[in-house]
Amino acid sequence: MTSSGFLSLGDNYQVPLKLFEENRDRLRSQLPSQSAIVVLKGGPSPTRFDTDHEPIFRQESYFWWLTGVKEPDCGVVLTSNDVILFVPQLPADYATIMGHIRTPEEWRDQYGVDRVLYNHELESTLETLLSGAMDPKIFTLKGKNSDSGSIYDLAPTFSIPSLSSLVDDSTLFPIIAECRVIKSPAELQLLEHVTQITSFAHSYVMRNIKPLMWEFQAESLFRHYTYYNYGSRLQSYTSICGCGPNAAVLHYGHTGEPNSRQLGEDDNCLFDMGAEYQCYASDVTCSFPASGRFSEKYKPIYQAVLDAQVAVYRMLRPGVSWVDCHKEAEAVIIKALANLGIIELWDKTVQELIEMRLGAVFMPHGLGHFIGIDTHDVGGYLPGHPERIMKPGLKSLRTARILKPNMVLTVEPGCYFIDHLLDTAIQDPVLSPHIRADRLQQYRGYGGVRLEDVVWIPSEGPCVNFTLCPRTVKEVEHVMAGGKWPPMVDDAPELRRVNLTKPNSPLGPPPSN
Ligand SMILES: [Mn+2]
Repeated sequence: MTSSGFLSLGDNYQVPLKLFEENRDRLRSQLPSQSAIVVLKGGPSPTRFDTDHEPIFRQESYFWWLTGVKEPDCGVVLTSNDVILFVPQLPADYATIMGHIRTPEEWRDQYGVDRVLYNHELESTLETLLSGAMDPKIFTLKGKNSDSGSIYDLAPTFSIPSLSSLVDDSTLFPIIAECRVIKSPAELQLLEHVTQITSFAHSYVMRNIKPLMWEFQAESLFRHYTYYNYGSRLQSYTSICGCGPNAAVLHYGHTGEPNSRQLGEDDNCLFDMGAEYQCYASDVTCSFPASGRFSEKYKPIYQAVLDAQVAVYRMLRPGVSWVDCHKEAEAVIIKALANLGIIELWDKTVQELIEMRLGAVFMPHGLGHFIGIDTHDVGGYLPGHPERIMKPGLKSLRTARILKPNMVLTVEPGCYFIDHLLDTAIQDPVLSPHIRADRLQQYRGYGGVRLEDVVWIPSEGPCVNFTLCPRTVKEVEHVMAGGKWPPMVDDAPELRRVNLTKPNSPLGPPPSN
């Protein structure tokens, strides 16, 4: 088989292998030593517990960023001018079960690398490459993921002492993580695509959902739409399809609560779902009434969250602090809750209430996060950048960084009525005077609202919103009544959906099924 120069499934979006070549060049340009060699292992093939069942393998993200190689049990060596892929040498009977065993030449052509060798040839190859080098070093990856707290643990170990003595496992991690924070033009295009298909799937779900359906059926519609139409075999994360009180459970939809409620007539929905395509993620949340008509009680909460998004979009540009964006979203929500009589300012300003962390009672999560190959993409708290702020709400921020050109982040303000947070705040001598427990009562058990978009920070000008979902009350009611989407006219340019009326997906207009 020869390479087409692209990765795709069916006749869907073609991801150029050049994307990975550019990533390798970007990494090389940041390495401190020209003679250093980078060695990375890909993910191992998984099986379910003690059985031989093989769940679908999804490549480890750093390895994917560098290679675009989708198979398990591989490795890569990157020198200043070569990339060598290491693959497993498979027994002949593997072909019976798994099909054709590729030759090294076929691997090379498929992935556009310089050479392909077998895994057992790694050490001898490194010895050859490093002999006579001026400043021989082997960079391997080791570091802590700031979202999970888990340590990356795929680094290769070497049996030959002359190799293990050359290993430097501290230099590479912050460099490659920072490379992943800043997206290349090819990555931006792919992230825009995967967010567009995610948006169209959300509007498809909105058009087809109705009371008495089940939450998991919304998940099923979304997965069908993105897989059937756009080749998205995997999702970026487990779908959160919460209705009624479940909309206040931030990561609802897990195995214990598998999107299992039947939609009530008066329920509001909070659907947080994102497609993955060629290991690049999207992450979008829509909130709307199951009935398709906004109630007078729901509308102001929804509008507050939408206004918070718009306020953040006005701020977003290079040089702005993400923490300040988070606080701006809180300010909008606090003001709206004050208008509803749920929050009392008394002698305090909104700014003072923010510093008292009142906003975290209603929005206990961070404003958003980097997104790329991982939904919660890496690089949020690298050395040399602002540290995590250990205060309610702010401690949940997945980054506190100053924005740079070509970052891609989610903007996901929310407003929730979570009993245990409300009860704690009402007991808190500092916060309780500012919360009207009596007026809050009507919203208990009411769930919550979150709106989440994927947004690009260009070097010049305002941010660009890749998400093309119905967002205004009018748009949502229009689509839920069966109306056309995307629209001919953009009624809300403040949402910065610059490609709304001309989705630049190479795949044409979104299908209706
Ligand atoms: Mn998110």
